[in-house]
Amino acid sequence: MSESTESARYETMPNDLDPLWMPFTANRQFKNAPRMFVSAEGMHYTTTDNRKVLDATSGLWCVNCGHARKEITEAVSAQVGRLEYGPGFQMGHPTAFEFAARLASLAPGDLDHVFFTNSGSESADTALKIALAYHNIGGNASRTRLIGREKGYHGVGFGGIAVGGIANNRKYFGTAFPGVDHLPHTHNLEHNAFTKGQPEWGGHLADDLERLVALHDASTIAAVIVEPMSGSAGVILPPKGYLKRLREICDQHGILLIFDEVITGFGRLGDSFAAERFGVVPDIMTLAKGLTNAAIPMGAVLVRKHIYDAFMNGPDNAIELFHGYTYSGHPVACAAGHAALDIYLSEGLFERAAELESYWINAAFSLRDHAHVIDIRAMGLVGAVELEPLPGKPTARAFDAFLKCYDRGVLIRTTGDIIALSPPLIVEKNQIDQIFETIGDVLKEAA
Ligand code: PXG
Repeated sequence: MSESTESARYETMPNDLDPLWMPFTANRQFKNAPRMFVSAEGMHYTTTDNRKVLDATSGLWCVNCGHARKEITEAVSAQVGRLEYGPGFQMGHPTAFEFAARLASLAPGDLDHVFFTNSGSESADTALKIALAYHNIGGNASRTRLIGREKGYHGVGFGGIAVGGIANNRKYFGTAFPGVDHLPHTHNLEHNAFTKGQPEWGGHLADDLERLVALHDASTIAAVIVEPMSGSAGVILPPKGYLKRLREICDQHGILLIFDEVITGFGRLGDSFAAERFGVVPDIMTLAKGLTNAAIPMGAVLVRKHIYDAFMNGPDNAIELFHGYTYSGHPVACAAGHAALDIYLSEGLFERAAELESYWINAAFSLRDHAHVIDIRAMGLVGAVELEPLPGKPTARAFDAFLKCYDRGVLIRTTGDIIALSPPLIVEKNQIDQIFETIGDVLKEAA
């Protein structure tokens, strides 16, 4: 293939869009009016029609240090040239051990053992399996129940959708996994609309776990899994005291607490992890997305020392956990992870998110008086603008805003009638202004 044909393959609109079944996309609508990126750098994408689009969503909440970072590109290509793959079962390679050690030292408390996966969904399923196996090997095999939360998102594996709490993600797929229950969500506009940061109201909703313990008995419950901040459901921040209370109830009843930090990990809330921002250490933490700045797919599950140690029993030649993926700890993903972590730390990007927080929140709240805005929520470098749905047409108003913002050069994300924003942590103040001015202009025109 000539060089020009090779580059044309990547830069022009393909002739046939039909064969690709796109994920979480209205395929027919998209294919009638496609939106495509061909390259990206820093805060911007470039489209097939050669327009620059400001990325207000870090891709899908994952490109936390900005696009096409040279250091990551170089680390990845060097690793592909050195050891592009090595088996992770009964064999190892140094970079995975080194990356695990760095993550363990970054994580709070004694979350100091790392199991690698390839995505957030795999991380969620892995965490749930570790929780079940932990109780089993500890002589508590009756602890099989898993507790999630309404509006929760833990990916699309069967475990993740079972504990997840978004109806569309569950309703087509049968009962998925028996013995699951859910805490109530904490989204409440009557009490919490237009709160800057964590809401005052709602901490007591954690007490619902006591109700589930009374109903099922603690001896049947393995773990509770929550996102410290619900991302996919539209940036629902934890009410003050809520996570601490969950931690207390779990401790009291021997239930493991899992934080799904796939979105909140790596600086989104102005700290390395939400666990640190909120001062609550879970027993198990799931990661993905920003772990490698999304340059190479990768996920991870961090567990506390007592969990790992519980497995390290029996004869030395026994495999302690019958679980793993062909690509667990993939060397190229680890190389991307090392390089992303180098950038986060050397550029102080988590601190940068904390420093920009008040500017970000105030910019978001500039939309407060716009028509149809019924709530604004923001913290760290994440935020949401919730719109009143068009009568009889849920999601239409926000999706229209998404299309109009895209036409004006800003990529936002919508879920239901909520606009969710999570820019790369390198965002500049004038770009924050551009994001909210564009949304404001679009809302002024909205039906
Ligand atoms: N847990 C959480 C908390 C997530 O947000 C996953 C698990 C699953 O990760 P993978 O890598 O399997 O997709 C996620 C993913 C959105 C959006 O805009 C959110 C996610 C993915 C794509 C879009 O709401 N979250």
